Amino acid sequence: MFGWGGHILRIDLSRRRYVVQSLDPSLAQNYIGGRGFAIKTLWDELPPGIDPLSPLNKLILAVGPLTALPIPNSGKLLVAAKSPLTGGYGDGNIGSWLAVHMRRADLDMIIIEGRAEKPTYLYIENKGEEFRVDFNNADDLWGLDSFTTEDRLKKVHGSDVGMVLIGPAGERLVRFATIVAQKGRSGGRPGIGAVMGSKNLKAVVMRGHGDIKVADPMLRKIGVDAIVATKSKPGYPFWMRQGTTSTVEWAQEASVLPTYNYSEGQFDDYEKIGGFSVEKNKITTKSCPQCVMACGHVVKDAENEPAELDYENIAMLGSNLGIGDLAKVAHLNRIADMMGMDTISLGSSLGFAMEASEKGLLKEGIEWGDYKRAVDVAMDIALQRTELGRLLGKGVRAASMELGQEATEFAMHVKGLEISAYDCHAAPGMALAFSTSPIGAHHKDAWLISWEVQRGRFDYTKDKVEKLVEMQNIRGGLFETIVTCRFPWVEVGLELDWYFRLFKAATGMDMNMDILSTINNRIYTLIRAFWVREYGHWDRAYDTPPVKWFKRPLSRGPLKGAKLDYDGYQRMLSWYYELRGWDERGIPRKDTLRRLDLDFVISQLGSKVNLN
Ligand code: PTT
Repeated sequence: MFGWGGHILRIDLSRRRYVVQSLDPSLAQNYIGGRGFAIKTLWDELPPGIDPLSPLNKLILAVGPLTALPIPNSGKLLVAAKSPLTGGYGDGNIGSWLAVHMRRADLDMIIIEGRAEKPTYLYIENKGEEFRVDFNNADDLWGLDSFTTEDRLKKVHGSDVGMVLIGPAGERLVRFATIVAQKGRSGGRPGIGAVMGSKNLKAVVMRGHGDIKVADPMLRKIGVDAIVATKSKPGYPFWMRQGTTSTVEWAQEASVLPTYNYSEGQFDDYEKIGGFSVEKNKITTKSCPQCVMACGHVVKDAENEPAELDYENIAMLGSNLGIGDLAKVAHLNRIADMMGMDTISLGSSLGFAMEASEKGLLKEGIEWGDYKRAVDVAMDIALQRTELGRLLGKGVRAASMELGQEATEFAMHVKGLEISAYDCHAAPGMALAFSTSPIGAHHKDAWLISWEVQRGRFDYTKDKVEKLVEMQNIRGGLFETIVTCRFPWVEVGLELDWYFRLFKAATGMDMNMDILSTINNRIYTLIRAFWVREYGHWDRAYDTPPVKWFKRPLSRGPLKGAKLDYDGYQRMLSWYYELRGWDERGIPRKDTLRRLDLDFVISQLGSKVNLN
């Protein structure tokens, strides 16, 4: 079988044992890799209803058939588990040399089970098909920030290894702790870092040996041509100057820049934190392995230390908190990277706390724009050292429920995952994208907003829903399963056909939009079944955005007065369910499950809810 390594490494931390298993070819064919492998494994192997922080949860590290090949931006890794933040399926796509080493060693997936008795880190190496896994003592790493941990591990193992690790937030089970790589890559927004922490696992370090086998030796030529094509796109030079950070100016213009906990769509000081300011202050860029479009723009922070910025980080730690100073925003970003916390959820939690303080709901509050206090509270969360830090470390959904009904009205999340940096008062399509994303309110599965702003933002029309499904099929079905970065396609317009050609050259198998839609429908439907199974019920309220966007209109700017229309939104949601073959509650229909070869879901799901 070309394109896949053909092996799964299963590691049991409780028993300090491991086993190498063969990859079932039908898994490769029907689920491709990455997210597909992750959800099939979690569905098959997790006992329903488990506590995500118990040893029964499984941490999945998965690559795909295009990962690490000599093609544009291929050094990516899918990390997944049952999420302690949402209680449903959670994943993230992180750039890491670990992905490259897994491919060299012919590993498609690492499944980590159980819980180590004491802080541990894993060292993995292969010699052909022989694997060695060391369970190393991590007592002296526990408590260290992610940057220092990486330095220490490289000192021991050399710098030619791949690794993923957690910071203090993951150790302390902050529900939005992430997995960190390369001092600034951060993945697994729904608390995958906390799952790693709950297993007493500080890091996974790997050195893989071998070549990646592909079906057609022409792959290298096609890959190089794709790199040349990427670099020749008209948008490429500007991208290299500002990366995603130019989105600040675009979002301001479009009135979708999250401001004051998503109350407004414009921020007076946007220029100070925008793409041009980043470009002017940039000292270097950082990227994932095998990348030709570096997206991490590094500036000096308020403490004169380097910090890596992207659009989401700037908006969530800047405008959303009323902080209009790039160096200060960068410092908050650096804290998140070192502590191993998601910047989006951190920004949303701080924004939530600022609004709760304004309303007098917190004893020890925090004012809008108060940078010093924001730094303290960010550390309180990471180290779980104060009452407020412990409250916010649960995520805004849980925190708002503790504060009472009034607070739930400004808790900005969907299914418990804090929302990426787009205000949706005047973007119903994007609101639907957030609400139907398979992990909660993340933009990665459908960044509909730029298309929507051009298309006409105030409509609640079926074509928006169709476009959303098309985008989800491409992003979720292709990039999260072949496991490469989507930026060449989405940011500079590298045609999808390149990926279909590369897929054929790697695996010998055909790929096109029809195949992709079927595979993504299968994966989306299985993920939805997982959520329903884990919640034990389902309701369309879970697929509905926060009430603030329906109830409290924008109070200023060119779109003053704009808010979402509830009936219009629900109409779009029904069309969405129809297109996916799910019923009016958002639960997959039996005939859909059969059509997608998901018959094995029916009896388990049927024992939780009535299936139509
Ligand atoms: C992603 C999410 C994003 S999405 C951003 S900025 W973005 C935030 N970055 C964080 C950060 O940095 N530090 C931190 N402590 N927390 C952060 N949280 C936020 O995490 C990321 C890039 C980006 S940067 C994006 S859009 C693209 N995402 C891809 C994706 O999802 N799939 C895919 N096939 N390709 C992608 N390419 C791009 O990769 P999550 P990364 Mg990330 C400092 O992981 O969980 O998906 O969260 O992994 O290696 O940092 O790459 O404007």
